[in-house]
Amino acid sequence: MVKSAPPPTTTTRKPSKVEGLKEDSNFLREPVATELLEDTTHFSEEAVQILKFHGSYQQDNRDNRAKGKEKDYQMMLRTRSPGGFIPPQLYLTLDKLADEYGNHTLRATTRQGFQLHGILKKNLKPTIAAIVKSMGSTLGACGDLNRNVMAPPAPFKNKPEYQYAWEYANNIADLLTPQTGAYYEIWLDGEKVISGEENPEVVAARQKNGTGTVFHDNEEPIYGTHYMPRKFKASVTVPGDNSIDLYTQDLTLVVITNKDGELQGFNVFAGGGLGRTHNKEETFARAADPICYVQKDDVYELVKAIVATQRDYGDRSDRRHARLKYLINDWGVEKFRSKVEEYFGKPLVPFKFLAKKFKYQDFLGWHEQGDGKLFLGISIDNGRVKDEGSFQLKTALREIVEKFNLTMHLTPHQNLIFCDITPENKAEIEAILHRCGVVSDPNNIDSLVRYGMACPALPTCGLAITESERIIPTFMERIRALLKKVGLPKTHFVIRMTGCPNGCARPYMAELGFVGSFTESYQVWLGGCPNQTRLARPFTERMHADDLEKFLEPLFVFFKQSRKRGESFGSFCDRVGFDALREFSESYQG
Ligand code: SRM
Ligand code: SF4
Repeated sequence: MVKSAPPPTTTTRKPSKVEGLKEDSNFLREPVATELLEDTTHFSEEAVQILKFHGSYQQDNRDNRAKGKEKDYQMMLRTRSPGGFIPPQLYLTLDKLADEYGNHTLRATTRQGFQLHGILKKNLKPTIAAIVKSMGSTLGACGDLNRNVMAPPAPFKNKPEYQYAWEYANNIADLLTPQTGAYYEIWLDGEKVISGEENPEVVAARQKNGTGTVFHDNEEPIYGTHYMPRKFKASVTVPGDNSIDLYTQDLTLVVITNKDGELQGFNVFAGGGLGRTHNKEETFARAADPICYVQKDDVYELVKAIVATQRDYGDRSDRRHARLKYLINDWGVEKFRSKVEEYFGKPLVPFKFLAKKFKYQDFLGWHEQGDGKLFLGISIDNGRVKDEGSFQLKTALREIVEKFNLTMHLTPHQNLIFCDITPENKAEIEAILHRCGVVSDPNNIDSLVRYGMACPALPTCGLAITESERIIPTFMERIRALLKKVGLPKTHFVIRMTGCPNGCARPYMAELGFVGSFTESYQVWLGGCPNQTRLARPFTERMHADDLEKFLEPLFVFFKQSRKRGESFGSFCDRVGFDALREFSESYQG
């Protein structure tokens, strides 16, 4: 097998250690294949890096850490589910695996996948094999390659643009799926399970090389031996629908149709990303820029051109500076466009004007699907599917899928949608949910909770500085109580929390963002908007959890006194400015 030439980097500095591991891995095989056969509780640091490409992270239960004791090692597995598509047999398998090998919960993620937590190393192989045999995959859910491709989760059958978004999310995901045989060799003893026919256009696009986008005679035609410098995140949406948080993605395609609903092409955004590190100004959250318009026949070449630009010029020496957002930021959009043009082989066409403003939508509750059937969006608190006391969400979902064989779409807000529901089954589904204590009417959920999100953080995430998923329910209750106290009982806004600055629950787009910065303390971000079209800004570096009310009360009172009609909390903070907010807070008497 011919290796691709080492990719050029933007700097002459030494490539990072992970670049060497990728090069030596024989296309993601080693050291994972060898270490999997060893009777150990965990993988080496080198294997852990390669394991990510297979969709798994090595973690340990941080609640169980004790001096002098080996860590309580366990694996997290993440599905690759373009557009959040989870067929019924896959759901039932995941539900069973969570009980058999995992921690009895599933977690719907902010990129429309499911995670299993708590899997022991010795059970990793049967778990992945079971997922693949149920039409699922974990290949490429983590690692330096294209991650799960997002799309609006609503299954509208009478809105062709939604169907196109789905189709192309799948096709882009297939185009950029790693081609190495490593995955099937390691987890399925070489048996390649065919989970669906690939679109022939996608197969052809993967091989086509006019302009240097593809390495011929390489096991990975698009990625080459070194894969991407860092993770790469893509989404496809329709005009007006920002359910996928388009400004946070490395690459977004927006479907453009003509007045008859026929697909013409796509508007292209690039260069969004949120991960940052505290006290390192050179790392930052960045909103994506409009780049160009592309006709539908050229879309795969354009995607390949953008991927090749990042592949060949992204920073491979400093992983904190390796995402596409830094390349675009360092070069400027014009230089980026001209480099993409070189790979694309022809001039880029200007971005098309979009009249519809992007809006955030969560699609919760019952809706007409447009073909006589219904869909139902169910809120999952912070994505955690579990049974706890009289709240039996896991049981309810399993019963519904078993009984009605329904397909699920996970949403970008850690919720799920059941699709293709025959109207006659509505009452029975409602009865199951009711019996299991699950609310199906979104109006019965506190709107702070409905629109809020938190990342997993402790105890599974090795990077967490503070609690997030486990503490956000009490934060929400306290904030609701405070809003009532200041006379804003019904007000709601978008609250997002993460246990560290990596931004997994996209807090930098929220109206009120909490980002773990020190033990029990959070950096607070303000000024985002309800539709997630504007980046928030850091207002304070450390707010101790105990000081939540003291910190927020003046801001809420100022908001109540001085907001414009219909103005949201985030937009108010953005309009009056942080100096005014600080001045008011300092002089506030309570
Ligand atoms: Fe994330 C790393 C969880 C979406 C930015 N993320 C992690 C790890 C794997 C921690 C680690 O590296 O050891 C977390 C595992 C925690 C656990 O216990 O499960 C983790 N990220 C998640 C999920 C599960 C959060 C959730 O609440 O759902 C999301 C899984 C999505 C999926 O299905 O693929 C998740 N992560 C995101 C997002 C949001 C998005 O993609 O829309 C972001 C911000 C957007 C972005 O990438 O810029 C995000 N995660 C990161 C980063 C920072 C990347 C950077 O550019 O600096 C890391 C750390 C890293 O890569 O070094 C990270
Ligand atoms: Fe872990 Fe930080 Fe991501 Fe939360 S934001 S899951 S703490 S990496």
